[in-house]
Amino acid sequence: MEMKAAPSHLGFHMPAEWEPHSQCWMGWPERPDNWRDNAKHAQHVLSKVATAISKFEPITVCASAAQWENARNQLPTNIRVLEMSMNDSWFRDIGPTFVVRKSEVNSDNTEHKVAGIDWNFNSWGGVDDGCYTDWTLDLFVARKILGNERLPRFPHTMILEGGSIHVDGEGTCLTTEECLLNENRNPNMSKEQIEDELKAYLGVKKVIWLPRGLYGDDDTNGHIDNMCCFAKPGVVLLSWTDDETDPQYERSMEAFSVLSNERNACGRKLEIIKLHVPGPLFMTNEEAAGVAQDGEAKPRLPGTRLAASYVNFYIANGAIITPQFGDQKWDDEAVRVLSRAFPNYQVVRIEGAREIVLGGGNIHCITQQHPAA
Ligand code: KQY
Repeated sequence: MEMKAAPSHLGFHMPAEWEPHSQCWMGWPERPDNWRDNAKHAQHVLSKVATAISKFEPITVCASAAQWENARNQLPTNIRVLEMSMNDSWFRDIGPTFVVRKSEVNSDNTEHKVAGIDWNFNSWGGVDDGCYTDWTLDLFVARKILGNERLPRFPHTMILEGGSIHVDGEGTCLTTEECLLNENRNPNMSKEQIEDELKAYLGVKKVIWLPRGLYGDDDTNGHIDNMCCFAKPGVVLLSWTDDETDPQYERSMEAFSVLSNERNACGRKLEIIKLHVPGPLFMTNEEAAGVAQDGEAKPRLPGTRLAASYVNFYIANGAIITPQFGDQKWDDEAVRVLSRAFPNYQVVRIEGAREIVLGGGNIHCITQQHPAA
């Protein structure tokens, strides 16, 4: 069902990620020009992520026709595997942004309590600046998921990826200027116009803009989901480094200063929890050599700083699914910080998350929560 009005006009809003989920959606990585060694390592780690999440909530993994059998064989039987075409597997960005509402009597005369926003998508920057040049299959993923679930769909012409926004469920959205105001997304829209659309579609009252995302997050032009997220209303986790020689330092300090002077939509002053980045980590010669560089995707070069951050975790029902990079000091510190920030959750370590970061994102980027009604 295609909806004409904006979600908030029909009483919908995007819930916080910690609100209950009915399931989680993921895509199966495949393309050899983004995932090294024909995606075999990425598939292995994605299976670990999906298996971990499946202990806390139902999960559906979508795989292409060519990969369905492989995905089915690698994933436990409690995970549903659906056939779906896609250009790549970043369901945070190509899946729907789900919205919910409470009211029993709805102004549109339907009883739907869950719906989805189908944003426009241009491969994180279009033909000249994006990650690959053909994203025609990605454009249908949100619509297919919503159709499959018989949920109303709110299409939008604005280019926006789910990894570029976080909400606190109290009317606040967190995002970055580096991404949303990038001329490779919506060059004809002003900051005010973009903010108005976020308010109308996400049902938020206030947008907090950080200037930039994580250093090295060039694939997404600084998605918020690698830089900063809410742990609860009024509390944020911020990617951090104490190393003044690291280019990340300036970005973290700049964000810290913005957040220190902000309040959320309900007037709460923000508590900022620092979450130190790993490494720095760089792509090795062997890793770059494993990527088919003759495809239509952006080349992967040895020595590139990886956009690795512990902020890119997924909040499942009762668990924090956390990337681990083989950097023992900062891996352990991240688990300690997250365990304190989420005292009622089990923090689950996913070793080998480096394989996802080699493709340009992490656990949050490959997952999409489907809220419970
Ligand atoms: O950060 C994300 N939400 C997605 C990363 C996409 C990278 C594409 N190569």
